[in-house]
Amino acid sequence: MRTPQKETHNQATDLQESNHVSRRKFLLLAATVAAGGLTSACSNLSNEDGRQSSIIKVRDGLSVARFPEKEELILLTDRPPQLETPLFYYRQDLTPNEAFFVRWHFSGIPTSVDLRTFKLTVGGHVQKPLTLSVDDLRKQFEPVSLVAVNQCSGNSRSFFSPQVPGGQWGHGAVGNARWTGVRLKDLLNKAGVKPQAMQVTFAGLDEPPLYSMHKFVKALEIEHAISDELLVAYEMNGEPLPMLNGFPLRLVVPGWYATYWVKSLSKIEVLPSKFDGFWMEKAYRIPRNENASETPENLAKDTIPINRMNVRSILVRPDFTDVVRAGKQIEIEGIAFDGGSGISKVEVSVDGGASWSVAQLDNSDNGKFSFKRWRMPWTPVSTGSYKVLTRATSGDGKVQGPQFWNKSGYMRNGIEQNEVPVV
Ligand SMILES: Nc1nc2c(c(=O)[nH]1)N[C@H]1C(S)=C(S)[C@@H](COP(=O)(O)O)O[C@H]1N2
Ligand SMILES: [Mo]
Repeated sequence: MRTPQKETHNQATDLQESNHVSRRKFLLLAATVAAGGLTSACSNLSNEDGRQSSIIKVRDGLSVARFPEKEELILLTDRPPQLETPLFYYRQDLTPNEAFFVRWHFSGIPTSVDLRTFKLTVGGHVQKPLTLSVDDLRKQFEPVSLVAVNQCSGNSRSFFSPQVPGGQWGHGAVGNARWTGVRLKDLLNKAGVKPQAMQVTFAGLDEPPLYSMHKFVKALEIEHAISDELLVAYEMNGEPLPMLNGFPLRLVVPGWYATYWVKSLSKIEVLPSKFDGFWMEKAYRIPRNENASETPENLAKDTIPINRMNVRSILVRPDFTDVVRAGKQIEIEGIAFDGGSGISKVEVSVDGGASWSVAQLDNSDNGKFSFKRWRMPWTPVSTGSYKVLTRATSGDGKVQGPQFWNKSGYMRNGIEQNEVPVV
């Protein structure tokens, strides 16, 4: 079972009051954006004394918090904000911006971005470095939209056994959104990538709180960076990105884990060599051979940067709030996704894996990088505890599970045993 992390707050009343102020500011901001377009919008996440505020309470044994522009989300930590999406939001194809999970590494996140002064630079090993405002991006480049899943490498980490350190996420560090922006390729072409370019790095406005910590910078191979589907997005589900999800720009790397989806993106740099920064060389690495599962006593020595997502499904319903009755039909439902080959099949077992039935995949087609929702009618014959299992197969024939253990708790895609009580 997952053990919720609890943050203690001795300033609860204080926080509630200051949140009130910042909520109001946000509503004002939303009005400004709607009325005046984006050119002069200024987004602000903090209250007068610079604190990121939240109302914190406990519900169903988990702490929930409400941050600016967000619904009540499950709270892992508040500085930096790490907020998890409750599973019931996955009963929709697109995860609402207000409910989309949040994860930052440092408390020094941007709390205010003024679009009159904000610039994205594209430089390094290029012919003609670029300095672009969000307005320039909107006007000078072809807009492109795409639906894609953004999933934290550590989603579902809390279910690993033996347990591993790191954010103790349930299954809600994932979301599916329609991203709109410009092709990264178009930016790089305009800047003119010089021959022998090898990698491209991406950095945002967030800063580490100590000089001894490494700025969050990620790198991709040049071939990947100039592929068609990568975007520098300025919209999420048809609206400017929420501050906490990377306003005003974020990198979208369809099919790849969210660690590459750099938020509040302000600097793109082309390198003629391999980037050797901390967040590529030390963090976010996985065993090169995931089949030779590592153990706590025998950690993998040969590692590579985490990359494409593996195939998985998540049971969304019934959840612990649903009452399931013997003899009464319900729909078991959930989501499935992979790293971009699409979902070809989802199977469900209600008897602990002894037998499997094929679930119905939804017709809606949001492309291969999207959630695929699925459902299966079920009438439990008698009362008792049922073990409900779900197993997805991807377009390229990969099947969910078995779980491989790794010391960072990444890429969880084992077949989960969900206990469903029937009364
Ligand atoms: N600038 C910046 N971008 C970032 C991060 C960060 O700490 N700083 N965290 C990454 C990680 S690990 C995740 S899981 C996703 C989370 O995206 P979200 O907060 O929009 O859900 O952002 C990614 N992009
Ligand atoms: Mo992440």
